[in-house]
Amino acid sequence: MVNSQSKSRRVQRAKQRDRMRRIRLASLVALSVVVVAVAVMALSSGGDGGDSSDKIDVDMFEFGFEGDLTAPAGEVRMSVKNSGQLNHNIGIRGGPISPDVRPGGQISFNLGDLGTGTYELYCDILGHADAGMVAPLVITEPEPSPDA
Ligand SMILES: [Cu+2]
Repeated sequence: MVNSQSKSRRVQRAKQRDRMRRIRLASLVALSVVVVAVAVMALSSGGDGGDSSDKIDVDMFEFGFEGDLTAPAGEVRMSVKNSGQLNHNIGIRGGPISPDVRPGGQISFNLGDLGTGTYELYCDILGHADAGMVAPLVITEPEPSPDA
């Protein structure tokens, strides 16, 4: 009787040890799943770097705009530099207009979501558009998505 009791206790202890081993293994597996998931997320967000190439670099001066004024349809962001001697800004006729940029200054400006077509960029400061601060912005077909 005593013998069988201690035996069953030993069996129980062995079972418990086995259970602990299984839990430790399971948490190790769970941990490596998390590590892999984080690595995949880091990689895929790194692939997002293509966004920064959507940025159009524009140079403003008296009186005009210079830059490769073309972008694929979608969100169009600009890096706008003022190389002139006066304040300037940039915007789309009937659309958003940037804040004034001081001589030597630089800003990032988001024109928003633009569809395919040709838009007119202009400087909104009195007389500047008439003096030549206008330029066409050409929005081309959207770029095919990477998984297409
Ligand atoms: Cu201007």
